[in-house]
Amino acid sequence: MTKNTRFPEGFLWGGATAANQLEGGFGEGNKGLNIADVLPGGKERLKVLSEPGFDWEIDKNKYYYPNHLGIDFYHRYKEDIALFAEMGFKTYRLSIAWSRIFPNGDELEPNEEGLAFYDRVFDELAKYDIEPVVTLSHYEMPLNLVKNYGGWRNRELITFFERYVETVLNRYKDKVKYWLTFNEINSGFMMPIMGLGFAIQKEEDRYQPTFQALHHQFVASALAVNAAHRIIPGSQVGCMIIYAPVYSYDSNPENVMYAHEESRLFNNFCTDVQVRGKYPTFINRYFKEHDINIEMEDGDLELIKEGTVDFISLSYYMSRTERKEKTTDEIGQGNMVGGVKNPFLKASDWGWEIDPTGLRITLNELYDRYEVPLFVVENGLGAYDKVEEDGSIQDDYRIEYLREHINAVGEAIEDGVEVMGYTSWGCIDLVSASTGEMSKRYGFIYVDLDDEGNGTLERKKKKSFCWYKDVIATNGEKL
Ligand code: BGP
Repeated sequence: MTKNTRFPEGFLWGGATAANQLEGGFGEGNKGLNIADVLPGGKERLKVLSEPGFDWEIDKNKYYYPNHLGIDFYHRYKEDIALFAEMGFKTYRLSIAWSRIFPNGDELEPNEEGLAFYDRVFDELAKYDIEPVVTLSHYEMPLNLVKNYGGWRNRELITFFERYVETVLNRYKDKVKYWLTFNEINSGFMMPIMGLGFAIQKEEDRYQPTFQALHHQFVASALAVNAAHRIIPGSQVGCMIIYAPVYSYDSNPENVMYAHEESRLFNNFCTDVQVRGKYPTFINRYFKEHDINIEMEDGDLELIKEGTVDFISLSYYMSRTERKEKTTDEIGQGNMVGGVKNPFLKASDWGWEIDPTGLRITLNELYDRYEVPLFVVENGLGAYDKVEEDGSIQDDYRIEYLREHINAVGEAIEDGVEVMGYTSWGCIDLVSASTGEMSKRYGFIYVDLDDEGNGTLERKKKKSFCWYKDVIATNGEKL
């Protein structure tokens, strides 16, 4: 057992999911088509996410079962929430599918069937005293806004998003207190398709449209924060970032400076705007060097200043190791977030480097810079699981990963960092965002479904289920 950690009373233990990766219910309840509905699975998904030129058409010859079926939470939410309750969850992070509420995104009136679905989900959570944490936009927006408006590059999206946000805030004002604006807002740098709703057509298009789209999201996020505080007094709104601390490969000052610059851009740029309420000065040089000129309207900067978030939520999966000059061999050898291989770290089956100390570093870096509460809303190990003959799933590797990462959160708390909670990613197996497949599993709960869509959808408790239950029951003392 690792050293006791001192998690505060009321610490929000739980799990996290996203609508597009677990609900299914494709085409049900008047849901509109969204981004995730047209992304292919498997190797093709990675290609679409990383290479320019995606055209957003549903190709009828391709197999889109993963996102269309999800794990059928749309019909099985009661059973799933009962299992979360059995583990003792204090909180459950989920997202609302924008395309269930405004199927095309630009309607004036919301879709009642979509609203009613989330009422049922929140009521079910309330039965067990599980506090919902709701992401407003998690890699899913109505496809119409992508195809006919060009995604977040278009300023009109601010109005559509505001309407959607005000609708759900008013509807769920007695049921939801914690809200997150855009999932992993800084992932737009790596994959604008999911977060920003547009596909780069040529590599050189990456700069101006990305930062213009982010500006629109900053304004939309500030409007959402203000609306939440007005409509739901006492509510708390967080930004959501993917954080990967950047290490210099060695002590060469050139590499140290490079790692620092990369970290500032990737980890801090969006957070600086959303938490401090202003564009950081370091970005001016970057904008100049990449010929980026953001179009703003009068009042945007004031709004950004007023609508700062109450806390920072983050996902943490890996660190990143950087060297300014990389050999051709090294390029692409690092993590999903880039960089070069770190000789001190092992990696998951998908090459994501496992670094629990990196989480302690992350929490310290964020708290030192912003001094607002932090909420770890995603962390976990994607792994292949095997069902044994007796039906059990012995996922000791997952337990070990989570134990070390939760311990790192405890260490950070002892360092003086204010952490509100921890929700492990994919608490129930779901469709992977980067591969569109089921076989990359994160859950405490196994779902009988394979990459081709075969399976009974039956839920089974893995070994980690009982382990996590104990962690929560002892408020993190028994790891
Ligand atoms: C984050 C996303 C999630 C989730 C997770 C794991 O970036 O917010 O949606 O899927 O990563 O990634 P993957 O499913 O690709 O393993």
